[in-house]
Amino acid sequence: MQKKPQLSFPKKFLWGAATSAHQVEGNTHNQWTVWEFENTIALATRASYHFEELENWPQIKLAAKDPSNYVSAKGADHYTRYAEDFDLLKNMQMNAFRFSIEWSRVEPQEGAWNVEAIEHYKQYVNALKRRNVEPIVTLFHFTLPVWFSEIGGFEKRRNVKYFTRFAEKIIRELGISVRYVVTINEPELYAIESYLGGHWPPNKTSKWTTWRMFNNLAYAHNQAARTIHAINRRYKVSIAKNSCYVYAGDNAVLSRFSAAVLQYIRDDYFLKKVVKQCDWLGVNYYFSDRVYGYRVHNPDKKLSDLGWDLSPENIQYALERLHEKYQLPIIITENGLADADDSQRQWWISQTLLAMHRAMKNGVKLEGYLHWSLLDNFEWDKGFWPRFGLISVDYTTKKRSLRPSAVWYGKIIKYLRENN
Ligand code: IFM
Repeated sequence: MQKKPQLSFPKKFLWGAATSAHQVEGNTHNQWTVWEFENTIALATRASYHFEELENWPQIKLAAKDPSNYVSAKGADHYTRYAEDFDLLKNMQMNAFRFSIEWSRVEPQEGAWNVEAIEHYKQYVNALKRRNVEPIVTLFHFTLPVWFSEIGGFEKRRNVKYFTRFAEKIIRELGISVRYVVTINEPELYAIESYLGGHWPPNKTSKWTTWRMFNNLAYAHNQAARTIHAINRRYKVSIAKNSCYVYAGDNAVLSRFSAAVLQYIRDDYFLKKVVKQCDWLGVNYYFSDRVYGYRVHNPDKKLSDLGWDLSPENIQYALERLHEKYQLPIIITENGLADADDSQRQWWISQTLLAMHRAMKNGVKLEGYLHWSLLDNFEWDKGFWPRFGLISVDYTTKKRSLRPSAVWYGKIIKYLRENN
């Protein structure tokens, strides 16, 4: 009979979930909301071209072709319902939560701070602390105040000073109730989608600007981290790095060479620029890429609702590689899948936990796991139909329910926390 693996995690391990402001709060006003209104029809019209091949097209077709799917509007209304969501988080036995502060709420006009919004986020953090949940704050998760994007956003290096000022303001206002800070979420993805692929605002397609964005975002992280550390060295600062494990599918020299080059471009080019200003490493893991020759050709045995190849076990190698190269403690700041009928989430999480455990046995200093997402969220240019939440949201009534995988996951966390 096969022996059941004995999982054990450190006592202080952070078990939690993640969100970002624009994706769950509702009623934001930033460069994304402006873009949404201008692009609803185009996104709805292009939906069949992008998603028709998906197995679940019959189920998603109606939503994907509906222009209102692409407007974040009131969304899950987490801004006013956060206490209810935190109770569910506690119900799942979690002790950590990652969220972002919506810069456009806090500084709607350049230099004018919105006292009410700041007070809101203080209450928000207090609500977590009262529940013994460790807050992990993100400062930039793809959305910008309109005034900042109008002066060129991060494209202009001289604008970084506004981001640093915002970082300083937030850290001073939240004070010691916060310890973990993520300056920027998935910097390269943001640069690529917005400045190379032209898919996200401001829809540019310039290699030169993308390269400049990489450098400016790295500079923005380094400046913000220095500012935060100058306030107090106790703050633990990082970025949330979108990390993909790239491996050769065969032994051919070309496959191995291409995999190594791709991995370097995907991870190391950016990380090398910021690692000195990171106290830990935030890792967002969703997929790996298998390379034959110079092409990516994934197994595709299991796919998410978005058609992403599901290889949760490869997170082990992603973690081991990052540990070996950068020698920093790691927190998985995002990991999850779009799975509306919840048929694969439990399997995904269990495979991930086993892989994390193997990585830790091999020396990785892993300090936390935050599932993406706590609740169903607005998935940027895809809108509302992809369902990433442990908690499902009925967008009409705003009613929340724990998905079966979330109930199961809560039991696992309880067991792991009590037996370590
Ligand atoms: O929803 C996004 C999140 O904003 C950034 N990381 C990937 C998630 C799923 O696509």
